[in-house]
Amino acid sequence: MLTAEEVTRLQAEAAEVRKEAIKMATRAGTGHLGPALGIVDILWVLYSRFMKYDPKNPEWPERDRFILSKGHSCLALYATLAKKGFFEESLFQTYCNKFHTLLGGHPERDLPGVEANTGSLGHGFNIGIGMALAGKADHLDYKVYTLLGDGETQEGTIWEGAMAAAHFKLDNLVAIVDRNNLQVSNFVDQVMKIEPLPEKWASFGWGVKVVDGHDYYQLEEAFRSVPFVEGKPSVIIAKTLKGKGIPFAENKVEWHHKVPSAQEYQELDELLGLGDL
Ligand SMILES: Cc1ncc(C[n+]2csc(CCOP(=O)(O)OP(=O)(O)O)c2C)c(N)n1
Ligand SMILES: [Mg+2]
Repeated sequence: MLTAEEVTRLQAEAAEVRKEAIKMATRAGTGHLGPALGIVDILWVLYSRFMKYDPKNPEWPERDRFILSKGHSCLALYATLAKKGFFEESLFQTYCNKFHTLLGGHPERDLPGVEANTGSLGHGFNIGIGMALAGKADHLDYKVYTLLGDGETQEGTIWEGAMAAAHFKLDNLVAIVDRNNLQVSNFVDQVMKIEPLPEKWASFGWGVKVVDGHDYYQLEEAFRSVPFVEGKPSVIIAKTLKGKGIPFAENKVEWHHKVPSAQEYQELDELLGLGDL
């Protein structure tokens, strides 16, 4: 059980993760900031409370795996991995600063803690299914977590994978859908409706929970009760706010791929205490 003190501490730490994401994007002048800010709470609860890993031995065979299927949100992953000790925070300075940086615009496996190259939507989820299947075959007791976008679930590959994961009874697999109602250029419902989402996953043979993706108690309860149904993969549909933490970016289509101007940065500095870039 999470105590109120622990929640306060986790939230303060997550605020630092958000700050680093904002600073990296502003410094580089590029980045999918809105998509990253919306998933920080999910990542922070997962890496702080549930995942089993050794940052000094990132290839440890029994580690839990996390795959950011919506790879464009990598600013949140980079900041989280560094804060958890996978690499030095000094690397933040290199985000998108040259072709061969370890911190590119989408995650790549050269960076400690990144399990799969992602960015092409619809694939990370399926790589995770393969890893979960391998865990069963190798009798290794690890879990695979994979985070996908709600727009990403419009990809046909997601539903082929969902079918396969249920068929292979992958109860070591946890998908999290970032249900922010937005995709690249519009609201998801305007582009192509995906509801009823919980019923769809359930009918594909998954255990389903719907949570507020910024509520630490709800996230804790959901992750703690995996697998939701014995012998089935689990999906958490997490309702989130794209751009969470930047008041003028929250739930705004244009903040899909956008960074603060000099004036906006100053405004955010006063609000959040960002400090120098
Ligand atoms: C296969 C593929 N098609 C298109 C894109 C371009 N693209 C990047 S982000 C994005 C929007 C995805 O929406 P969603 O999954 O809801 O993620 P969010 O923007 O909410 O984080 C798209 C279409 C891509 N990366 N991969
Ligand atoms: Mg979305």
